[in-house]
Amino acid sequence: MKDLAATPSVDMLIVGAGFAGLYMLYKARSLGLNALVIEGAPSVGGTWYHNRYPGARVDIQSMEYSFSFDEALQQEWHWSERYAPQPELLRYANHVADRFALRDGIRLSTRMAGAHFDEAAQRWTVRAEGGQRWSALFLVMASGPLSSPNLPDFAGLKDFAGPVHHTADWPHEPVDFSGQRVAVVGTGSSAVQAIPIIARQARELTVFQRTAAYAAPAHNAPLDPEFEARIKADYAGFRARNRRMHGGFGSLLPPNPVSALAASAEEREAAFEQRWKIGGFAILGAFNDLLLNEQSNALVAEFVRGKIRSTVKDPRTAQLLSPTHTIGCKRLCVDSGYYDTFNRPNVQLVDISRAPIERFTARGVRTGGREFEFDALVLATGFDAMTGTMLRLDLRGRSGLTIQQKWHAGPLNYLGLTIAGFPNLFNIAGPGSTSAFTNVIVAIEQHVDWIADCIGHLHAKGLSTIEATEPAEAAWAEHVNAAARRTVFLSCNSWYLGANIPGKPRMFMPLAGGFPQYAERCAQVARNGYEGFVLA
Ligand code: N01
Repeated sequence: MKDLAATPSVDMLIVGAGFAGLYMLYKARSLGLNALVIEGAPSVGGTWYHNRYPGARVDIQSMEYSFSFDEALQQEWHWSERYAPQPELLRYANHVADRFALRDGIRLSTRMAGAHFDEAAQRWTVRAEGGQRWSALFLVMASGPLSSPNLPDFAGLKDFAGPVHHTADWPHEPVDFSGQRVAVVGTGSSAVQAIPIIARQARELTVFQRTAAYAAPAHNAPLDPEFEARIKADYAGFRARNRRMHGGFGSLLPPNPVSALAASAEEREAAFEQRWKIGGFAILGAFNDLLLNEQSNALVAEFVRGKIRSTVKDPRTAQLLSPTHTIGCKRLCVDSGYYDTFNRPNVQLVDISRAPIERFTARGVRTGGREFEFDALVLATGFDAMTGTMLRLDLRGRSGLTIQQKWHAGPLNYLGLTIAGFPNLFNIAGPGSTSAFTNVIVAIEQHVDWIADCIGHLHAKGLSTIEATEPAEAAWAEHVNAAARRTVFLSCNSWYLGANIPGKPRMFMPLAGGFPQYAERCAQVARNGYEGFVLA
């Protein structure tokens, strides 16, 4: 048996040094806690460290997708583009780590293997893959909702002789596709950003598409200095207005408070057109029911299909690129020249919706009775989202209950933050919270602040543990389901539902109820003495 006395002890162990882990460490230190971050990668930055495929950039405007907790930080940082590219986001994460002197609290290249709740000590024993152990009073999972790449079990993948790159695990050395024949599998947000750039570099590009994607133009550009100055003149006010928005962003362009069904065809077209010119997610706010009502949704979906038809010259390719599912049901992609890329003579689209990939071979892939040859393969096949990272861990709560047992039918939790049977464990921006539907930095700040207030409350009361009750958890699951049923989000196979991973329980994981309502609910629970929890 290991000598527990020799196990270093911390007040809080934080898993992950992305934006959530960095802010949690900063906040824990401001409470006077002895906190430690462990991070599997050799760098801070989380998602912006790993997702460095060509064209990777944020799909929320840079002036909104950044921390608000420190006025000096938000005043001094300058974004170069409307939508920041991945290298700049990674520099920002590093800047935050340096500016707030966080590095000495972060162990890089230290991947969590598991954690067991020790009921006698009322503490977590956390283990890293390298064998290091820590005893922690609080365990905070800041490991991200999209951090476990989905590598489908393709037959023969190992036989392929060329390099294989996953967009979510991109090499850190430059990848040069010049003169090569490249294949991309997948057409979600990552592929939509990568394909136009790869197409310009490669000799030939073949895109294997299972489901066509809706993409709205980013209209990315250098950041307008006047706009930046206007926002910085009242950054705190801008942040506060954004926190009152459904997704925690977009206060400069609120949704039109009218149903698409109440507008005439001309009014609709004009509203869609105006929002399309603005770009990004603006189009989904052209009317107030586009994500709530399938009829309204069909109108905007057809508008986007019209844009695809008018962009893509070959009618058969245009048709293949035209999605038929409800728009927004999978996250809308934000692109820079995606559809137009299919007008290039060196790009071909292969439909694998009816005839899936049969197998990879040394030289390429076989599908639909045809063989395609290429030199390099890009898998843009997404993530085992929201639960994948937690379920890979040996995580055991009270009475040895494993997270795999607890979540066998899908992720159960209370407020998205805590799990019955797993005392003093907090999960940031995971299932059961608005994470995926929110500007995630806004979601992270709200979660971290809530956790810090909660620990402050425990200290003030001379208590040391907080644990969700099972009835509160069951009611929360129903709340998350009910919010999803009021939307169009249940109408297609998305990662929100776990539908992209064979065998994964089908359960709608993020909370679609709106960030302000969710944040108020969390605050109300705290005001009411942490109702739904047992404090001891
Ligand atoms: O992953 P995805 P992603 N055979 O799951 C296909 C965020 N993000 O990395 O739709 C063949 O969306 C799959 O097909 P289908 C954002 O939240 C943001 O692109 O399942 N194909 C799909 O086309 C986003 O939603 C940005 O039928 C297979 C693709 O692979 C989330 O991350 C940029 C397959 C996966 O698309 C995930 O995006 C990037 C198989 N076996 C990501 N398995 C920004 O813009 C999967 N596919 C900030």
